[in-house]
Amino acid sequence: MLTPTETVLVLLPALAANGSPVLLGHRGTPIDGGRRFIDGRPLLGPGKTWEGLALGTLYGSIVALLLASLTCRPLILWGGIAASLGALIGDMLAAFIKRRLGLERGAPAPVLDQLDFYSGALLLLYTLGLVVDPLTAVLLAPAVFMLHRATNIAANKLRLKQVPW
Ligand code: CTP
Ligand code: MG
Ligand code: K
Repeated sequence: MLTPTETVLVLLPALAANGSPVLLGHRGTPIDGGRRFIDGRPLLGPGKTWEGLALGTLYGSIVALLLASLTCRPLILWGGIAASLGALIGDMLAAFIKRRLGLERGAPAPVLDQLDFYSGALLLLYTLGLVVDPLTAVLLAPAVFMLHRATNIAANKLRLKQVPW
């Protein structure tokens, strides 16, 4: 089981991975290629792009490398990269769910929008044997939620995002 400190260190790259695709500013090639699901609605929608996935992986990996170098812990590098990928996958899964609910790209889905990437990161870490203590995960959730809200409001003010969530 990861210690609370290790948990924070591997989750910081996931925050970077989740927060960086917005820097593309509505550009990019949709991962779903414009394809639709059997319900006739977009599979993921235009808000999930290959460029976003690449940028998120890159930024997450850079932060993981930085933190691993500072702590001299290879675990932080691999854990951070895994958490970053998990975060991006969780975000795509949430987009899939939002489209099934008939929600357009960018429409608010409270809680899901703020914690999709966090759940994805924790889940991928878990499957790799990097288990986060459930109590630590629950205690960190409000902080992750607030950080997501704050960064999205900032991205909206900077006109990187059309909506503040
Ligand atoms: N983004 C991207 N590729 C990704 C994830 C995000 O290009 N894999 C970009 C998109 O421009 C997206 C923005 O980052 O609009 C903000 O991400 P997010 O809030 O997760 O997407 P939403 O616009 O809310 O779209 P959705 O409703 O599908 O989640
Ligand atoms: Mg969103
Ligand atoms: K999201």
